Amino acid sequence: MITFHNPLHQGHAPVHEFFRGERVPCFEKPARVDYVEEALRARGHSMLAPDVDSSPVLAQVHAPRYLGFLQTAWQQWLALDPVANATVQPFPSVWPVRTLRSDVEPDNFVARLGLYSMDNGTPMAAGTWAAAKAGADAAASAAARVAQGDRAAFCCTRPPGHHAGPDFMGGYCFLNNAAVAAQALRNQGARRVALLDVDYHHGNGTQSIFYARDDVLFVSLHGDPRTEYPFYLGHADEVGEGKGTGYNLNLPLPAGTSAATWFEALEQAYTRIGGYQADALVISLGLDAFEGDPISRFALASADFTRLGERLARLGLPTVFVLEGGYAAAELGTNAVNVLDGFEQ
Ligand code: SP5
Ligand code: ZN
Repeated sequence: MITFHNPLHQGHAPVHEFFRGERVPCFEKPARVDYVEEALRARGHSMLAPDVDSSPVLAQVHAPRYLGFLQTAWQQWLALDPVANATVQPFPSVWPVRTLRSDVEPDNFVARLGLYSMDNGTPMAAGTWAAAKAGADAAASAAARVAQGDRAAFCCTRPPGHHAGPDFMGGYCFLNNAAVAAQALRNQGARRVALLDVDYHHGNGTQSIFYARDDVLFVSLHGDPRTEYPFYLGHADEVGEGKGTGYNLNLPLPAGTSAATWFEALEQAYTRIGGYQADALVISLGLDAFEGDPISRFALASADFTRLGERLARLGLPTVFVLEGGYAAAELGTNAVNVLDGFEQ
């Protein structure tokens, strides 16, 4: 399969995140993608550098003021204290929840960071913007190949994207790569795009970006938000709004769900996508449904990812795969490439 890698992902290397008030090493680390690239090479998949500028598509899926903030966030942080802040990660500490105003951008940097964040679990580093932008370029590049007639392409990137909403970062995500791929396919002639998210965590950002639209169907299999991140979205009663009513399908499953039950839910996703008459498919390919994932609680084995790829191929649609989460780093390469090889069998 044609794959696009992200030549700048190593520049996004924050050191720690918070867990129950303690600093812990970042789960979303550069080694993840190094393992996937190694597995791609070992199994003979071609790896290309991104060759499409995603800027116009980013402007269709994200708010201009959010993109403006993100692009210079690190420089703004450094400007506060060029020496000390070079080795400290910025974290938000205040958020405009309910009754508070989000229409006025505060001058204070940390207040703006809170305005554009859903959590304090999305650390930034010096190279975050460059890495996220190159990843969005890789997603747009993969979409372009599929729009030009390739059966499938894989965007191998980090940071992930599916928690990033129209105007906020969250859940290790800054730019929504899968939304970029779906929008790019629309721009290049696909009338309807189905977007299936198999990451363990609900793709709240992607859902929100397309919630009022009927030209992109969002379907997601994920841990029940009553107990699992992102907690505040991903319930079964979220069906879309306005023109988008009926074009959002959430299939939440309890933590601890077996592979057998997971594949039954996949059949429901499959049936909905089959009835949509899509011209193209985007897969938000999180591998954190894996039994060995350190922060998730589903039980897919490595061989189940091959089965997932086989099943997805039977939809018969031109398909863009976009890497999302998956934190069992050493197994991530095998699991990701199993999906691609299953698809191509
Ligand atoms: C893209 C993606 O998969 N994002 C996931 C974001 C999850 N953020 C919450 C992480 C909570 C980590 N909990 C650590 C539990 C250790 N036992
Ligand atoms: Zn995830």
